[in-house]
Amino acid sequence: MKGRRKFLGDMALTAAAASLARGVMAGPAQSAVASGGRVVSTWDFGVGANQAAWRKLSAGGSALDAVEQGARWAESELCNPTVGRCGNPDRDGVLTLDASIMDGDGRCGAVAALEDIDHPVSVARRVMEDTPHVMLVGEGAQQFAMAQGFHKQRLLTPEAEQAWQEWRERAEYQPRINVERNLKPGNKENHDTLGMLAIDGNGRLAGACTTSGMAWKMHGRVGDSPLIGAGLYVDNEVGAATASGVGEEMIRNAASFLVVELMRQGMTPMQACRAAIARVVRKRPEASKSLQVCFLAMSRDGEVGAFALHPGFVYAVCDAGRQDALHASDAVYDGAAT
Ligand code: SD4
Repeated sequence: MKGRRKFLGDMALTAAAASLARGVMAGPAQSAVASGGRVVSTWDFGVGANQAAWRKLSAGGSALDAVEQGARWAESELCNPTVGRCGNPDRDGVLTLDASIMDGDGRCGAVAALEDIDHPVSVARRVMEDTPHVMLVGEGAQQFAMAQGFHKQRLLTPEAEQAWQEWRERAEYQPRINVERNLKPGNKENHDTLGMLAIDGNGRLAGACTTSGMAWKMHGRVGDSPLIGAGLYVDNEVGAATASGVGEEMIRNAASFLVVELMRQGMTPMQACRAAIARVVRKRPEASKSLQVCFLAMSRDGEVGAFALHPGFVYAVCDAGRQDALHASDAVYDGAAT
């Protein structure tokens, strides 16, 4: 595990040193589609997730297969206290996972508060493909997963359990802004979700979102990530958007849907993310000073944009030209006015 962490750390640093840049660096859109597609993801671990997705896209695979593959990478390969099997638990010490997947034709599936099942994104895809529903939660989601061949297993790591024990000494729920990244459980921040958007060589879009949600949340709390329109929204006619940060703000604003609708009205992905962040601020000006919200969007022709409430949000972009590009988003409380 240590080796894996070191690899991830090195990879992120190399990517950061190579290409960390302000704003949007996506190249001409048509060429992205013509050269096999493009995939973008939230946070520095998005670099590894993108590479997993890119293996599908570059082999001519669909955007849907690519985002599932990328999200699976984050759920298992990465020992991250905010996604998948290494996630931090809720305030009762229970690890619950949320995930969603959507394609540009409006097909979507999601699971929330799923316990003891690895790869929630794949369960979400089965909900989409094998049920008449969009979302399954809790015990029902677990039963469905097992009926589909997923195995029940204990996912809570000893490190996450120890972090929870330490947290219980003060037992304060106080999401912090992502001022510092540290891949160890019990770290300084308690959120980070993988949100991934892809466009394939046929110009089809898809997205996926996977998370263990806010660490130390109330048992039963569901964030934005599995809610279509809040943590993820995809429409082949326009583009796609995903979110990371304190999910309650995304839910209040139907935020990913909002970003896509703003693009439909003519905004670029960057302008739409910025306008959606402005909406978050307008709705709760005081609260927005002390919590993080981040949006990432891609238009139907592959243009990429991002914006956040606070500095520190980075996103990864991968296409035929670059596999490890990492960019820093602009932010409201960063001197960039809304
Ligand atoms: C949630 N949005 O459950 C997720 C957490 C997250 O970056 O994104 N953190 O609210």
